[in-house]
Amino acid sequence: MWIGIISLLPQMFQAVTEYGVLARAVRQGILEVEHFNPRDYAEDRHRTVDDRPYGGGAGMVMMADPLRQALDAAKARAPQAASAKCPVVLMSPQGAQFDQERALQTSKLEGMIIICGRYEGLDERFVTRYVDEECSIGDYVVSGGELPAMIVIDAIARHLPGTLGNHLSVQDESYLDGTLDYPQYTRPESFEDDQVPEVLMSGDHRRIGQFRRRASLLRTLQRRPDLLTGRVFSEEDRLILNEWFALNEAEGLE
Ligand code: 58G
Repeated sequence: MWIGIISLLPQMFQAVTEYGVLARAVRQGILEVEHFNPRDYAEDRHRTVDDRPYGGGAGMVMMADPLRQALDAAKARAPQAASAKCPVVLMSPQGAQFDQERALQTSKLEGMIIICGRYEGLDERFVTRYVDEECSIGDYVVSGGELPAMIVIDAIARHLPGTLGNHLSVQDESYLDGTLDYPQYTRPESFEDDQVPEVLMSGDHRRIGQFRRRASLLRTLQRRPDLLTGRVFSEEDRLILNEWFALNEAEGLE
């Protein structure tokens, strides 16, 4: 997958392209990240990319023209898929919230262009003309779109075939099914008098599977009940939840 980045601070992306599993994906050609700096397209001798907001107020606004020229350069480098053009995505707290489902869907695209704003934002005329969608990683503001873009790139790249060992992509399905991960343990068997649950040492893969499913479901119920509302449960899940509700003298699930 090809990802074009429009950013005034492209060096920040070394954090994702030069470390860990994503660095390996880049080396293997599974992921390609290419930078387009609006500063390189500024026309004046000071290479100005921002200016004061019309109407007054604090801070500066990124000018439309350097952004448009950087975007044109990115579009010229994007993969020319016959099927679909690369979406132009702006990282913004005003966007639709990014999630695991979106990460999986986006990983199937040939490419995308991500715009990272700085200062107080972008000239709205550039946004309305050239941005296909605004994307947020959560309800908080950070100083630039770069860190949010790196979160999005990492979450997407994990789904590209070859980025992770296949075993991990299977485990990911359990998050996509809308429940939280079960707890993990490794050596030693006893840590500060705390033993690894006996069932995990039993070698009984059916019981281990049940233990993990139960832990996932009950964790989700306790920590993120919002993930369970309005969903249809399997027979096995219903048994686990009904038993838990019976033990807690609450009403059972339908
Ligand atoms: C309009 C207004 C466009 C994303 C402001 C761009 C970006 C949080 C997130 C901006 C961000 C998030 C200015 C600094 C947005 C820029 C950027 N903060 N929650 N900060 O995904």
